[in-house]
Amino acid sequence: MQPNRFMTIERHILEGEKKHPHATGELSNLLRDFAMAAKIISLEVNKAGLVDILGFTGERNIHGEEVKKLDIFAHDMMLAALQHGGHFAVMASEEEENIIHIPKGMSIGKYVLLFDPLDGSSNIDANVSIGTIFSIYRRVSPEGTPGTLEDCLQKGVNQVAAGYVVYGSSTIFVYSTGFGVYGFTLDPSVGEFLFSNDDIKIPRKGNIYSINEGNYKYWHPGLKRYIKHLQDVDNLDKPYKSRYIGSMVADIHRNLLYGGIYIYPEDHIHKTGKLRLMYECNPMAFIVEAAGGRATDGKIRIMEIQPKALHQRVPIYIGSEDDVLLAEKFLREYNNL
Ligand code: P6P
Repeated sequence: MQPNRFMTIERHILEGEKKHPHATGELSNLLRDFAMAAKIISLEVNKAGLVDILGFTGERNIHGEEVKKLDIFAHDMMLAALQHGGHFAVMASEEEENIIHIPKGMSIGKYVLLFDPLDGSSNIDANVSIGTIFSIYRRVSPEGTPGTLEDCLQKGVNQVAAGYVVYGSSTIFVYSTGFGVYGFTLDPSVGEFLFSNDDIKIPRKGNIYSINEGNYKYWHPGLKRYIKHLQDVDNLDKPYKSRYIGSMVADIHRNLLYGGIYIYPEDHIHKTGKLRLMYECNPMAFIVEAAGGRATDGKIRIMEIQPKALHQRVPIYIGSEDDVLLAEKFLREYNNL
C-alpha cells in the first residue's frame, strides 16, 4: 500500500481490517480515539513554550520524579479520549500508582490499556523530542465486571496492539497489531495523521548504539566489552555511531528506521534497569519484533517476562536482531569474569 496524502489512519485501519478478518472494528475505533488524543497532545507540546504549561507542577509522581505540567495534561487527554468509548475494562498509567477503573456510567469493554503519557518529559523545556507509548491487551477477568490488576499484569506476548507517538520535528504515530508496523505523519494543516511509512522493517544489523555512557563506571564487564567492541576501529571496518537523545521513543524510532541498538542495562546503580516493563518496554518490544527486530533483558525476551508489579523496571536491549544477539553474547561470555 503506497503512502499517499489521502490515506488517513482511519482509512488505513479500516483497509487493514479487510485483510485481517480477526481484527474487530473495536480495535480500529480505539486506535482512532488514541490518534485523537495524540493530535491534542501534539498541539500542546508544540506550543508548550508559548503558554504557561512549561516547568514543573511542584508535585512529584509516584516514582518521586518531578512532574511537568505537560505530563499531567497528556495523562488527562489520554483518559478523556479513551475512557468514554466503552472499549476498555481498566487502564494503567505511569502517572498513577494504581490501576484506573472506568468511571461509573461509562460502559466497560474488553480491552486493557497501559500507557506512558509523555516519556522523556525531562526534555520538554529543551524542545527535545518526547513521546507517548501505549500497550493494549484483551481482558482476562470476566466480561462486564470492573477490570482488575490481573488484567494489567499480562506477559507482553499477549498484547493485541501497541504504538507510540514521537513529538519531534514532526509528529509521527507508529502502531502495530502484530501484522506489520505502520507510520503516520501529522499534517497540522488538515489535522490528520497521513500514511507515511508502509510495513516498517528494521535492518537486521545497524551501526548505531544508544546508551547513556555517563553510567560507564557502573556497567558490568560484558557490557563494557560490548561497547568497546563497537568502538574498535581495528575490529570493525568502521566504528558504530553513538546516538543518545535521552528520550527512549525518539531513540528507538530512529533505530527502527536506520538500524541499531538501544540499551538501558542493569548496572551497579540501576539493579533492574530504569525503564518500565508494562508501558515502555513491552509495547516497544511488540513493535520492534513486528518489524523483525529483537528485544530482551540481556537474556530473555522482554515479552516473555511474567510481570509482578505495575511499575516494575527491567533492563532492555532492543533493536536490530544481530546487534542485540551480539550484545547478549558479550554479556554471557564476560559478565562472570
Ligand atoms: P537517563 C526518560 O526519562 C527515559 O525514561 C527514557 O525515555 C530515556 O531513554 C531514559 O529515561 C533516559 O535516562 O538515565 O539516560 O537520563
